Amino acid sequence: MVQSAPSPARCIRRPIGSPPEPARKPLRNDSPIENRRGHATEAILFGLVPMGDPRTGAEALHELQLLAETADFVPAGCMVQHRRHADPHSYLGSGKLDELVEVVRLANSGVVICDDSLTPNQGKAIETAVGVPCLDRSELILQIFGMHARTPQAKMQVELAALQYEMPRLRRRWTHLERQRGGIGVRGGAGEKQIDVDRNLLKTRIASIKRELEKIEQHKVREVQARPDLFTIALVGYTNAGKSTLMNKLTDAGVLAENRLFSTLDTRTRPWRLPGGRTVLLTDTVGFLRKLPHQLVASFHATLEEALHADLLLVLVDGSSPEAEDQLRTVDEVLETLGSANLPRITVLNKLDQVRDRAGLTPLFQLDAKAVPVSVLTGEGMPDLFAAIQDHLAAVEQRVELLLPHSAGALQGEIRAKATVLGEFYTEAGCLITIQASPALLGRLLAEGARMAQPEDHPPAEPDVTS
Ligand SMILES: Nc1nc2c(ncn2[C@@H]2O[C@H](COP(=O)(O)OP(=O)(O)OP(=O)(O)O)[C@@H](O)[C@H]2O)c(=O)[nH]1
Ligand SMILES: [Mg+2]
Repeated sequence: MVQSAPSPARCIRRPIGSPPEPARKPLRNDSPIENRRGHATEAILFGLVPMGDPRTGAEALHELQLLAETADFVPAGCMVQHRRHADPHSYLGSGKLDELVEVVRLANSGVVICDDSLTPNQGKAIETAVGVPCLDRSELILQIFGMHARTPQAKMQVELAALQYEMPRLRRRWTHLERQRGGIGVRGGAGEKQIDVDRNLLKTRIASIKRELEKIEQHKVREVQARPDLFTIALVGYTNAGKSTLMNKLTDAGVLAENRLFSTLDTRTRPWRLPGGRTVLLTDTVGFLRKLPHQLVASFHATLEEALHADLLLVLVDGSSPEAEDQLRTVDEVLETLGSANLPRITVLNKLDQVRDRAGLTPLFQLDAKAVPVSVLTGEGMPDLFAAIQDHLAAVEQRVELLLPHSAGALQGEIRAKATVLGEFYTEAGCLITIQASPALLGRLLAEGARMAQPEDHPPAEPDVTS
């Protein structure tokens, strides 16, 4: 008898009886899960939580639920086991695995989804027990990336990550096929030969995609290096934090911003005119996630190239999420992996309009005392964000007075667009202009005819008539 087979209605926030949300997109034919009933496949979610963790299963697996829904599954129930480490053979302990078998049978679900990455052996043990396909967290994320990839580069990056993930799991796939066909085992059978053929095919394809991506990456590096000397700001952060919404609000990028995970897979850069008239470049990037498959982080390196070279990171987090602290830590870990942990940053606590008790933000301020709370949606806090960016510019850029001789007057337009103008004064020799600018821009202005102002460039002071 199944002890505590969790009622799906209790476990998952959307009750099982309620009509599923309209599928955002039908399951693709190449989806690893067969869509047998002609509608989105019902899934049982399962995972481990540490001993003594007070969260309910639904709370602990909430993010997995969002991922499953984003991939067009209908979460029909969930199950967690309190234990410190996964069972090396079957992930869940044997008693809990029996429970999962019973839950799957009762719910008649078509797939089980695990909150962690499974080893090939664990995946195989679970599938054998439950009799339906088992997806792990990495496969689910790869599937979502596959659904959302639009550009050739993003498609190649997802394919590369998926192939690399697939490589050690070939044997599992083939044992399944042999069993279905009534084969006599893998060793020495047709499957064994086919595994070798497949492995070689995968290796060839992986090598060819890597070469293509390498070319794109080199091209991107050149493109970034050739950028005009504009200050660059990259929006990074947890998926669904509001990066693209902010990008759209500040520029006319028109990027897709939706309430689902991994809406953005392609980096996009647009000029943004700061209040005051100065232009910087703003880059929107792919979102991060807890336990992101490392193959994906590696293959999205080219996409993140622009963020890696930014002058400033705006690290967005959904301040209204109960997981905000964990999400901020995850972002730090991914930035560390990418080698961008030391870039200057401003932490932005978004979705302030959804924060009922602002005292709840205290732990986030403990992680970064200078974090700026905003609501991109309502505009609250945005002036503080602009001020924080201006303060940062003032701290890192040089403040100088230049003399622009009449012959270099054409530089004025560029200075107004790319630097902050603090004052100007016209003399017979030209324009004395006090600016705050990046060292790169200053270097170029000096090379193109501007020069540092000298005391003698200033007109003699008017005699003091009051004395
Ligand atoms: N309530 C509220 N919702 C917001 C705010 N900012 C963004 N959102 C919503 O949050 C959802 C996700 O926004 P996106 O801009 O797509 O988030 P993202 O960080 O680009 O997400 P990925 O591209 O998936 O990494 C959308 O439904 C937005 O409308 C805000 O200030 N308040
Ligand atoms: Mg986005």
